Formats: sequence, structure tokens, C-alpha cells
Amino acid sequence: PDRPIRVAITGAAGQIGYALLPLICTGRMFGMSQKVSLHLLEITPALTALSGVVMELEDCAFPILDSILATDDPAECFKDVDVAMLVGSFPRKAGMERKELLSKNGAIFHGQGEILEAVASKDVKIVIVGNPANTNALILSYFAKGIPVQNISALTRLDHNRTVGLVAKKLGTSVANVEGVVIWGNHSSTQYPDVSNAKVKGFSQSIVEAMGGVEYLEEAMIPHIQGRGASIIAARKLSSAMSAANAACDHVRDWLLGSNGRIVSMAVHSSGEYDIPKGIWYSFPVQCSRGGKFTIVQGLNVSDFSRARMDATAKELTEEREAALSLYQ
Ligand code: NAX
Repeated sequence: PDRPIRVAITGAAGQIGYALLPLICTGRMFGMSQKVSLHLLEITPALTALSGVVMELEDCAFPILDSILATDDPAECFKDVDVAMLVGSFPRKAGMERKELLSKNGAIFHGQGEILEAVASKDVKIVIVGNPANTNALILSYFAKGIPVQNISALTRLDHNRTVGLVAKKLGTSVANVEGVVIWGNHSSTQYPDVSNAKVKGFSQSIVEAMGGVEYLEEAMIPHIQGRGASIIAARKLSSAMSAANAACDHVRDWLLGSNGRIVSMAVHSSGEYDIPKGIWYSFPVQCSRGGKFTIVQGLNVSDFSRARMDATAKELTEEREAALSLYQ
């Protein structure tokens, strides 16, 4: 648009927020000729920290940053936004049951769904980063029935980018040469990173074979990607933030400006594609066209090896859906 794009970011004083804001304000999301207005949301106790982030944003003197709104009121934050990046939520603590996380964070997405429904434009594009991201998307949609399901997505681009990075490293090539990687399912340790349909410039044979065969996938690549978040926590004593912010930026940019024919992974509403149960938010291969439209790529080859893993992660999401809806019914 001619006017600034209004982008809401929740949890803006958190780690991912801190890494995401400069990406948006240096044009990595919408380019250098598109102005942006930031609508930043935090919980009341974090407003002072947020005011420090706002000071830093001002001190960057970003040419495309038009205005900043910082608030603890979600209705004020979400009013008329074009894009809502829902990052703010509670991290899972050691020993915390998944169900406990679901009820704690589910309450956030329940509330924000109702408010987005009331005050945001029906065209708003929503990406959920806060965990459990897929099921938070389902909860938000349940309480925001006026917002089309196609406008609500959850982030699996980090897992996708991790897989692209690993393939390039293993094959000794550039990430730019890797195409057709897919993350199927949940943003959790059941996700299935799939390279069976991938193509890599300079490699004419199957990428599975080039990587070391099914054995390598099973014993090394899949556990590496599934456990990468935990490896980063172990090394950094903090969860991934730079790479998560970068992935969130890639997700929104490709969704709104188009993926130029490339396949990317997004967790989106399932209408039964690839025999995945309808109504859950499942990570699929998608292609995006300019203007915020995406289509799930159909007809990819699904081996028995892939099928079993696609179904296992779908089963986990179905269980999460039951657990989430049981809180509300
Ligand atoms: P931080 O704890 O650093 O920041 C979260 C921020 O959210 C805090 O400042 C907190 O005050 C705020 N917050 C909490 N409840 C809120 C609410 N109701 N409204 C507005 N703000 C609220 O966590 P960070 O490392 O930034 O991670 C944020 C979320 O991303 C976590 O749930 C994390 O699990 C999730 N992640 C998801 C990833 C994905 O690929 N989908 C990858 C990275 C990350 O682990």
C-alpha cells in the first residue's frame, strides 16, 4: 500500500522480538521502499523493558520506520493491523507437561483471537510463533471465526531453513542451490523434515542417496533437525532467537510478496491434503503468490517411509486439538 504497512508484534521485548525488529526496519520484510508502522504489545510488567527497545529503535533512525505504538492493550495493538506476528507467550519450563503449556499459552491465543476478530481487518495475515504454535493457531481460529482460516498460519520456516542449511552443508554446496525441502506436521520433535522431493543444483542423482541414503536420514538428519532447538538451548543457554526471527521474517515476506515459485513450509489449515486430518494446522509445502495467497503444493511423491512420519506428526496434532478443545467445551 501507499500508506505504511501496520505490523503488530506481541512479546516485542522478548528475545525474538529484539532480533526481529531490526529485520523489519531494514527492509528485509517488505523492501526499502515500503514504510512500516510498528504496533508492539507486551504484558504490563515488561512495558519498561519495551520502552528501552523503543528508545533503541528511535536511535537507529531507520528511514522506513514511520511510527511506533507500544502498549499492553491488545485491542489498541491489533486495531487495523495488516500483519500480526504473535510471538509473545510463555516458554516451556523444565518438567512442564505439554498439556500445561497448552492451557497456559492457549489462554493467550484464545484472548487474542477474540480481540483480532473484533478490531483487526478481515484481511489481516496472522503468523503464530509462540509455542505450541500449530495448536495455538487452531485455538486462535476457533475464537476468530470471522477471520478466514487461510489468513492464520504458524511458523515452521525455522525448521525448513534448518533443513536447507543442513542439506547444503552435507553436500558442500550453497543454500541457494537447494530447492524442494519440506517440513511436514507439527513444530515439535515429531515434525518430519523431508528431502525426498528436494533438488540440488549440480546433483543429478536422488538427494536421499547423495545425503547417505535412508539410513542417514533416519539416524542423523531427522533427529538432528527435530532436536536442533534443544541443541541450541544446551549451547547458548537460551532458545534460538536470531534464526527464529529470521525465519519469521522469511515467512511473512514470502507470504505477502510471493515465494517466486519456490516451495516453502508453512503450518496452515488442513482441508485434507495428503490425507492429513481436516481442521488441524499442519506444516505443508506451499507456494505463495504476491498479495498474501498461498497454495498447498499437491502431488509430491510420498514414500512409505514419509507416510509413516507424516501420520505420526498428524496424530500428535490431533491429540493436541482434542486436549485444546477439551479446555473450552
Ligand atoms: P521470551 O521469553 O524472550 O519473550 C517472550 C515475550 O513475550 C516476553 O517479553 C513476555 O513478556 C511476552 N509475553 C508473554 N505473554 C504475553 C502476552 N499475553 N502478550 C504479549 N506479550 C506477552 O521468548 P522468545 O525467545 O522471544 O520466544 C517466544 C516464543 O517463541 C516462545 O513461545 C518460544 O517457544 C517460541 N518459539 C517458536 C519457534 C518456532 O519456530 N515456531 C522457534 C523459536 C521459539 O522457541
